[in-house]
Amino acid sequence: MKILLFSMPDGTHPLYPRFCRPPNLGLASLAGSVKEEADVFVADLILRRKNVPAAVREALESVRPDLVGLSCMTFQYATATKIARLVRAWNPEAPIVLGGYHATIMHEEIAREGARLFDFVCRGESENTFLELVRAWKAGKRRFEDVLGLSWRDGSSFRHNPGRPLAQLADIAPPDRRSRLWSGYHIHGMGFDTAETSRGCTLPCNFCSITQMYGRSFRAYPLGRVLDDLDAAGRLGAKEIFLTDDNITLVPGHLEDLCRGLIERGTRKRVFLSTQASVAGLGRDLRVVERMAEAGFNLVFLGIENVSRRNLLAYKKGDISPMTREVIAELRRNRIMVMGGFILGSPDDDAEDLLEQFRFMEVEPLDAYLVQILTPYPKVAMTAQLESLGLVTSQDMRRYSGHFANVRTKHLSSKELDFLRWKHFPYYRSIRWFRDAVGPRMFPWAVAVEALFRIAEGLLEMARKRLFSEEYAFLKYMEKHISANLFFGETPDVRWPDVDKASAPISPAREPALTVPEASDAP
Ligand code: B12
Ligand code: SF4
Repeated sequence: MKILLFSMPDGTHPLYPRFCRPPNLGLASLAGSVKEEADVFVADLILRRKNVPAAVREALESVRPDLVGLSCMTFQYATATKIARLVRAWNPEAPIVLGGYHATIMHEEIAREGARLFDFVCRGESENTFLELVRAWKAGKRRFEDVLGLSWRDGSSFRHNPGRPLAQLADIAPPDRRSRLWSGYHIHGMGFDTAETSRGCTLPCNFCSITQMYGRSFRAYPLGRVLDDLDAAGRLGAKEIFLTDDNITLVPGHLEDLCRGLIERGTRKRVFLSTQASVAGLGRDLRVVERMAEAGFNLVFLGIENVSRRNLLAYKKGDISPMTREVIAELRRNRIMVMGGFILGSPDDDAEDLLEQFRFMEVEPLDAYLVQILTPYPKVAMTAQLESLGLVTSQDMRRYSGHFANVRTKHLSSKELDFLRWKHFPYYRSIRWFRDAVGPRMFPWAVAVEALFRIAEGLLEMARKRLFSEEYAFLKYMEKHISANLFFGETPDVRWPDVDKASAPISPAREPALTVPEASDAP
């Protein structure tokens, strides 16, 4: 039996796929779990964004699978439905399985709307669910009621089997990275891979969908297994490995033990490591930062989220702001690059609140940024709150990447949110990035290529502003942003439903006051 697993090509902001093409770990993990039962191939479409339909057909033709699996996040679901259609057209008999975050959260809706496109939905972590499905399919069984965690098409309707208890991580086979069909994963030109040391988080942040996946839980892999897996990824060419853990600092001792193991094994001689971490987790005992540096960590994606106490409390994040500066300073002191993660657009935000965030970014020594706008992901607690306040402006989930405003605040329209971020946070299209970004410390020629792109884009934007208007330049930027994830000839729709027309002007009354001060003026 042959299985072909696709991850989606959609990236977030237009820059992202240019400097970073990460492999999908979930699919490699599934491949590791079913490889005794079938020949499995993983096709990460992030590597083949230029012509997605051709890449899908090429993979189908070369593998000729008996079963096809698709993985998607919420903003990639629309693409997944289009790829499912291509698969159906190629071979109407090949069953299609959908899995991943969106499938887990939305299985009931998918069963209603996408019932003709998908034959199975695997909910939650799926190494065991998928393995049992494959075994049942191979055995010629056409009823699947015994497979926990599976939703399946039974005639014209879908049946949802009971959920599956969480797995013992020690029992999960290591990911099979050799199952990948294509090469080219990188971050700034360096070989890039993903690995995990734990799953889950028990904290209550209300914008996050993690509890939908694992409930409130935390499980760690055995240390030896993690170290072997990192070595295996290194042998296949990874120079930088991103640890995908939801919250690596949640349980005191976990990260410390990992660092000790990495130091003893000498992993840092072979690969650099990066991970996401919370301010509260690192701030609990800053000595861990030094251990991380010794163990080979070179980048932390730090969940700062917001520097306003009001917003942090609204996100149920706890007031981490007093600790944030200390944690950034300690990471930098240990030469670990800091990518600051921010979320803008909470219900009470006005323009000044957004500027407060930009000022912080301006003065704090961050190396890189991920500045998202609060996104009403389905079934997370924050979404219900936003809906009850009438602040959700778009149900178009293709735009739920965090880089397009789908909410408004009590004071700003969704278009104003996007505009303010574009105007006052030009990082993604600025050569300021050379001063302090992750890139320059990574791979000089990749950085030089990025520089040329940015200079060209900067000149084009300047010309648009001079010849037409600032708003025109902004609309063109957003158009490019939206077009970046249209792979099937769709026309980009640059509209904000709460503002109605693309041409509606930005409110002039609010805008002129918005000037980011020089670093020395900032608090
Ligand atoms: C690592 C990670 C990333 C990495 C790497 C992504 C990659 N290529 O692997 C980076 C940093 C790049 C990233 C970026 C983003 N991410 Co992210 N990310 C994660 C994180 C923390 C772990 C994912 C992971 O590897 N888990 C480990 C593997 C083993 O598990 P898995 O992927 O879930 O796969 C299992 C199951 O889902 C299932 N499964 C998955 N696919 C399939 C397919 C089939 C056929 C079957 C049967 C089963 C199946 O089986 C797998 C094995 O158990 C998750 C949180 C989480 N725990 O899921 C968020 C998460 C997936 N990310 C999220 C988001 C929003 C984003 C961004 C949009 C953020 C942003 N605004 O920039 C971007 C978009 C990325 C892009 N494509 O441009 C959200 C998605 C929410 C949603 N409702 O869709 C999550 C859930 C975070 C959260 N807590 O809310 N992300
Ligand atoms: S700490 Fe991170 S993973 Fe945990 S709930 Fe908050 S945002 Fe989600």
